[in-house]
Amino acid sequence: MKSTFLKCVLLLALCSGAASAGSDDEALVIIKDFKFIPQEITLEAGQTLRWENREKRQYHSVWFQAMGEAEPEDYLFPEDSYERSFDRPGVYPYRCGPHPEMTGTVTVVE
Ligand SMILES: [Cu+2]
Repeated sequence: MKSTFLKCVLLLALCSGAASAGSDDEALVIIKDFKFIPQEITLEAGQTLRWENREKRQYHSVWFQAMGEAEPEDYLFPEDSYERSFDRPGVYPYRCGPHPEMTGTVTVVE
C-alpha cells in the first residue's frame, strides 16, 4: 500500500518535470539596459533561443564573432527579436556588434 503511494508520487514528480521541460522549448534572452539577461544560458541540442530587445530606444545585435561569422547588418531595435537554434553541443560566446562590452554565452548540451 505504502510503496504504491510512493510510486505514484515519484511518477507524478517525473511527469511534471518532463512536462515543464517540454513546454519550455523556446529559451529566451532579454536585452535590456545594455545587457543580455541571463548572460549565460544553457540549452539542449536542437532547442531554439530567442533574443528580445526590451530597451526603450537602444538597438543592439547578436553576433557570434568567435564562430567566425560576419557582423550582422540587421540591428535589433526595441521590440525586435532574433531566433536561432543550436544543434551541436558546445559553448558559443557572442557579443553585441555596436557594444563590445555586451557579451553572453550559450552553452549547448546533449
Ligand atoms: Cu548593444
